[in-house]
Amino acid sequence: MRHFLLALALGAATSTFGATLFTESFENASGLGDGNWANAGTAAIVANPLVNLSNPSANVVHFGGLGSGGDLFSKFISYSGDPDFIASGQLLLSFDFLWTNTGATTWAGTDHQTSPFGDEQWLWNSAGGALYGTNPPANTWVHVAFSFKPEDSGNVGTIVLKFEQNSGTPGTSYFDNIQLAAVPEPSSLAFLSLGISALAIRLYSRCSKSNRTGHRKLG
Ligand SMILES: [Ca+2]
Repeated sequence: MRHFLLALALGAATSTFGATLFTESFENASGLGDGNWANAGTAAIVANPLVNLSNPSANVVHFGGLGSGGDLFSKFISYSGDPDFIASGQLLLSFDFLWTNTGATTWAGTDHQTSPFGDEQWLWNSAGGALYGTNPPANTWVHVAFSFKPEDSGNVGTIVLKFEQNSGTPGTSYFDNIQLAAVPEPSSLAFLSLGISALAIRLYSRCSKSNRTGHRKLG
């Protein structure tokens, strides 16, 4: 029963992250031509150089060039019609990141743009300094996740995600498991969590009482 309650809670919690708007694992045999990406630059799918529990998948993406030559542009991703986004005004971007070059001038990151590509906002980069920047450890997969309000003065309701390595030795940064989702409206999320907790407590209490009074069936 405890396992059932845990599964129930986890299942419900998973569904509260909002609608998935974009996802890419780089496992598809058609690679960067699967329709998710508009311009791959020197980005290429390679074998995962560090297969472990943090990222056990087979394939990832890295860059053979730097800066604009290494840009990986997604297709246009529409979010304005999503009910969760309409309620919260926020998007959640997450991905796994690995880098093998810790030089001070080396950095890789992601931003998003609206069309026509004149309005660029850096969201995260490995050297820090961006809106959600940080300095991740080297030679280990790091899971990055943050919510943000899309800057939207161009093609309203649609963004392009961009990943790149700007400096250092080309090919020393890797991205994988990219996902963009809408963030649920906070009050509805809290209400739903409260409801799940109340249900779990109620069922657990009923189960425990049944066990104490010896009514549990054997076998
Ligand atoms: Ca992968």
